[in-house]
Amino acid sequence: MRRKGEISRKTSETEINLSIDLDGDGTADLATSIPFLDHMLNLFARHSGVNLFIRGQGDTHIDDHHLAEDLGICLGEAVKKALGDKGGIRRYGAVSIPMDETLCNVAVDISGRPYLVYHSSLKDRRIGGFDSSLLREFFKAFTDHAGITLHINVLYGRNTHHMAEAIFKAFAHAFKEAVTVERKMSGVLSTKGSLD
Ligand SMILES: [Mn+2]
Repeated sequence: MRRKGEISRKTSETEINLSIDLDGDGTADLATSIPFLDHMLNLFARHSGVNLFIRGQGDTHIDDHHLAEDLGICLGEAVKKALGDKGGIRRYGAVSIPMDETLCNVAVDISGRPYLVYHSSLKDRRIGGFDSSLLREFFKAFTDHAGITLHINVLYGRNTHHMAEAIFKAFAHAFKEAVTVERKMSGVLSTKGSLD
């Protein structure tokens, strides 16, 4: 059974339609109306092997805050739906990914408990038209709604675009590892018997 999740969410600030297939081939069809996030989420889909479809719009005439946060909420909700009872998943994923002069470590625990640790001193506040401080808001909203523990540590780096790419690529590979189904394991990897 392919693990899919779909979310349609409309508020006075944003409107988002998002679907994810955890057992895809890394295909993405993205129009979040935040071009830099399209680029980052395209990297996430490609490197994690999920299929991702997003249509998003919002009050970006103010700034990208509401839309970036709500995209995190919707990705989190869709991942939680797609994971279902989390049967047989590896639960943990941890990688160290270089991007030229940058090195980023990401560790994931699909614990059912939301928690974000985010250590990344991005040099520039702006990456093109995007406010780089919103990456933390995106991941906070994602972890809160996916029920996932996520540690992002950019150890060092110089170029802010490289650092953002390293974060999303490392997140993708750690996520891919954590959602991989171990055929020989029944139930969930928890002595509690559940990951909710
Ligand atoms: Mn790039």
